Amino acid sequence: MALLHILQYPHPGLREKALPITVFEKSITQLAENMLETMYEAPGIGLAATQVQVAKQLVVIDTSENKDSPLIIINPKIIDKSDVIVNEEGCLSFPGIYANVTRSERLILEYQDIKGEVQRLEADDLLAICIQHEMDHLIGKVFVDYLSPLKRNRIRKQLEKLQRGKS
Ligand code: K1U
Ligand code: ZN
Repeated sequence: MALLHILQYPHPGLREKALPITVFEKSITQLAENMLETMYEAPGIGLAATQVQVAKQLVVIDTSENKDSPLIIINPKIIDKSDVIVNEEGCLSFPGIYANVTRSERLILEYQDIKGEVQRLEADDLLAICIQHEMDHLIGKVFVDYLSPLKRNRIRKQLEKLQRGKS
């Protein structure tokens, strides 16, 4: 297994639109395993393939307390969603940045597992929020896109300052 590099905003790779996976070959399993390792190491509760510069519809998630319930979600589609809640979100592509985002509290998801078999999942609370956040990454959308231009600009400046401090 290997740790992957997570793109940092505003890298243009974060705006790429991911394509569906049609062949469930060994390289996809390897990508999923490397993404899980990268997510646990970060640490995070989710990671989308576009964040590691792979434009494929694959996300990994683990919202469990013991970090022992990995989910590999391929070609996800939300088939039903409930009313919305506001929750504070973070993102591994925006280190140190947190913002309130409005999302559905519950959803029903259809996706393919690592073998290509179609699965259905009912999710609520943090899992539902994380699924929506990761699916946004697959269409090139990031959580600050939900904020006002003023707040987005403030975040961009904060990140630039942090990145200048690193170099
Ligand atoms: O997509 C990502 O960058 C991962 C992101 C997922 C997410 C977090 C919160 C709300 C919605 C989606 C993260 O994992 S940020 C890090 C984080 O939330 C966390 C890290 C350690 C322990 C618990 C949470
Ligand atoms: Zn994110």
